[in-house]
Amino acid sequence: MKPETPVTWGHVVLVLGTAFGLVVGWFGGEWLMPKSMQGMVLGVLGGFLVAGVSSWLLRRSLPEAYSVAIIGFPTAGKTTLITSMFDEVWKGRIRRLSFKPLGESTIDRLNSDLATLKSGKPLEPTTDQDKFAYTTRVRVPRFLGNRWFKLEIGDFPGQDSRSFAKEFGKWIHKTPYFKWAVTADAFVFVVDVAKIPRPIIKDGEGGPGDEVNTDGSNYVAEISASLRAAWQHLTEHHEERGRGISRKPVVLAFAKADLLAAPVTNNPEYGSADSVGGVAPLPPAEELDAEELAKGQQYAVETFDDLVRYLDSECRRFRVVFVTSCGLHGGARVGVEKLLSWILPR
Ligand SMILES: Nc1nc2c(ncn2[C@@H]2O[C@H](COP(=O)(O)OP(=O)(O)O)[C@@H](O)[C@H]2O)c(=O)[nH]1
Ligand SMILES: [Mg+2]
Repeated sequence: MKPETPVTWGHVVLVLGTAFGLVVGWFGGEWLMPKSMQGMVLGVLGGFLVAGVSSWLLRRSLPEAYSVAIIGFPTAGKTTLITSMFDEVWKGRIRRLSFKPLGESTIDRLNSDLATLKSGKPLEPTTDQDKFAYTTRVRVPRFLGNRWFKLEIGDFPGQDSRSFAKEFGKWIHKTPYFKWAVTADAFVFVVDVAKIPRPIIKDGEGGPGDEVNTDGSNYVAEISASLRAAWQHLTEHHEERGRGISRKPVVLAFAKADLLAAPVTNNPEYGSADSVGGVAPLPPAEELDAEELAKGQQYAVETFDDLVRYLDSECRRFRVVFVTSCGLHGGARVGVEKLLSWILPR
């Protein structure tokens, strides 16, 4: 696919303006403005010309194809998150972006998954053996015009099971998905906040002594070790090929962040710890309590302190993002725009 650098009104104005400036500068043009002003005008127009040419060069240097690997345990919320990204863009909540899906499989899956989510049912677990990549054309805004490129978002496949979770770190680099992911331009590691141990709040009382999910601390240790191992395998593959990975954008995405803003009960109805091995309906979309969310986020980052520090020290472009497919802030899903702005080329 040839890079598209469409001629916009901005370019036309730039060329005409610069031509005008040159004519004024060349022929004196005292009949247009006093000589003292001509230098200033030429300077400004020269500045515009430099800005325009560099913007054009930058736009040309954007990759024409770009891929993002989503990596995480089964039921972490990956497929729902990817579907929500499209939904946010299509609902016009991320105005600067445009997504145009490519290919029958992407179009069919997205539309059927969106209909499922709208009906309040959970998505079927992703059963593709190798990988499923959502392919779409993306428009990103640039100075003086937009730029389109082809984006692939790889959805990590796999059926849910505890043994899978335990073997994840050892196993991931042997999968066909990993072979694809290793060439990706950006990486999103997804952590399920439903499985983080949190203090129980009963009848309005809460105590840090008690914890909700008995295997929650195992989950923190398991996923931290597994994601660290996955990152190390990715790094190793890059180094073997003499390529750098440290400059690629990496996100540690805490999915289902809506649960952090809600009090924890022993038997949460939605997205519970028991969802290892099962699926629960997505809670209805509603505005989140910002204060509760901030507290929950701090708790989650502290709980995953080791992993956060490790990835932060390894990757030059690392961010922690809290995302949810149903929790809203100002009418938009929390974290989705932030996630996209970090992983897509700017
Ligand atoms: N509370 C809550 N539950 C979610 C969210 N996203 C997904 N879930 C639930 O988590 C389960 C697994 O989601 P899915 O996207 O299929 O996970 P995947 O296996 O990582 O692709 C489903 O039961 C969803 O209803 C979310 O943002 N909030
Ligand atoms: Mg899935």
